Amino acid sequence: MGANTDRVDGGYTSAIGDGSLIVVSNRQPYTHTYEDTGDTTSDDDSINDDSTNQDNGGNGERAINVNRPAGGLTAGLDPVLQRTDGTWIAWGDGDADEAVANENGAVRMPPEDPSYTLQRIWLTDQEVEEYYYGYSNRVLWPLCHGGVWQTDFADDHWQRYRSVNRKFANSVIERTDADSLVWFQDYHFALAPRLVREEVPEAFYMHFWHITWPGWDTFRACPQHRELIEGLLGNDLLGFHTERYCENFLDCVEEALDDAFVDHEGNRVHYGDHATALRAFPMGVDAASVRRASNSVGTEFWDEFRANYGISSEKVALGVDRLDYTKGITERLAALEEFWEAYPEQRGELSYVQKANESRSLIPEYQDLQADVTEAVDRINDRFGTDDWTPVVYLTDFLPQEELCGLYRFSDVMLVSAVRDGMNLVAKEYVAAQVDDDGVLVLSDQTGAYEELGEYALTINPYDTEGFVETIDAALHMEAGQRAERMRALREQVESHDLVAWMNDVFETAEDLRETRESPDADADVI
Ligand code: GDG
Repeated sequence: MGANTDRVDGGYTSAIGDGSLIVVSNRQPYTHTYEDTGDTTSDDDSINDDSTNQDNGGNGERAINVNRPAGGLTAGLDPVLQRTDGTWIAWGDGDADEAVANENGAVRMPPEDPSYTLQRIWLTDQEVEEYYYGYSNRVLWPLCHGGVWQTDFADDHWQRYRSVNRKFANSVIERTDADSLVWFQDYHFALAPRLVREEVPEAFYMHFWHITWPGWDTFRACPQHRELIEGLLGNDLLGFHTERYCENFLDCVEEALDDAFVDHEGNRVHYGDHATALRAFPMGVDAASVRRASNSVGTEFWDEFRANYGISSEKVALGVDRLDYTKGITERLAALEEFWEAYPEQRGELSYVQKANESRSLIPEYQDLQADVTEAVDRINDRFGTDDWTPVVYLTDFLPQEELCGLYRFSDVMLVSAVRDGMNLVAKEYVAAQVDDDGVLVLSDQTGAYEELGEYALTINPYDTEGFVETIDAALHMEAGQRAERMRALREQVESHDLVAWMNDVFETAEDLRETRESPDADADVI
């Protein structure tokens, strides 16, 4: 299900030029696991579900599986790395990762046609606990989503975040030269760009921050706000999903660093002897492969699914989320409970399917959320369920792409109610899967996706339960013509701004900036 990256033309090859592309992310594109343990350290944010067996020499050793990128950015970038013989640096979290890597932690991927280097970084349990669960997911994640009271600013977390960023930075430095294009992903690596630039100032550094960036009033609560911003200003290009996050970042720079020059109009920061360009790149989905997968599942899939889960109602609403407190799952269940209360005639007529992926379960706030969600589902089902009808069907299995797209395709209404979300790709995937143009997207105005899809989706504020209830009712009663008209408009937006268009935009911007840097006389206002 890799993206059709043949369309990633010109832009990336010229942005990379004669140098090499180095991608740095917390999660790796390929994970090796022993077959008998099946360990994929699955309590995570990565979506690698496609396992194949790797020949292990046939010496009676334990068989090893390779989990491959199944979708999203990882699957999109993998062929780009292959075509440019690049390097992907990531945490080696599979239990068999070390067995297949060389003594430096490197392994050539993909297994059937080794064409780029996956450089694995080994982390101890303590590093995982403090850098990943601690600072990344108990400080930066809640802070960036506006939940200051959910943060745990323990100094151990911070010290470990620094040392792991240093570890990754050292690995990047080993492989980077003046011609390299280095692309950092996400909030796990705010400090690394500056560390690497200090050693190899001539290379080109870019970073995509996948989550929201909050306003200064929130960000200033972080004791390390200055170091984080300085770290990110090591980049030449810093990307966010929306203009709002760029503006928030600029405001934070202005407040945190007296000696930085912030050019709001030019979307640029000058700090020390270096400039960082900011740019909104709203990420898209691999619409063509979602459409293909959706087309490949027929009504027999849906009949079987309904039979398996005892779904007897005429209409089905759907939610697909990692079990994360930012996704507004409890708010959604509250609205549904209120809906069946307010509209008793809808009992038996509408079922809700909640597809939930367990996530970050070692963190107490996530354990609380899991308990709250289960409790709400049980309560609703006890309260309204009958012998013939279960109001909420709760699914925790990870589904293959085809089945997920089948769910998208045949569900009448999609409920996306995140209380804060950088983008929300699920909303876009639902739209891309609507090959019959007959579904309705209900979308939270607190998501990045709202900026692009808000005009034709039915929009809600997830905290306004009453408004949410009315919107569910409106979605169920929208007539076919209007559904088709809205969905066509949404689909056009999602298809024309897909993942490949997004990658092209990022690489072309990098290329423009690189050219400008190399020939200072050229027009400076490239973005
Ligand atoms: C972060 C930001 C931003 C889920 N269940 C299954 C499955 N999934 C896939 C979906 C979708 C992905 O997981 C979830 O993406 P989201 O964007 O909704 O959310 P986060 O994980 O929080 O991602 C977010 C994103 O980064 C990208 O920048 O949009 O704001 O928080 O692609 O399809 N895929 C399969 N089976 C499942 O059961 N195959």
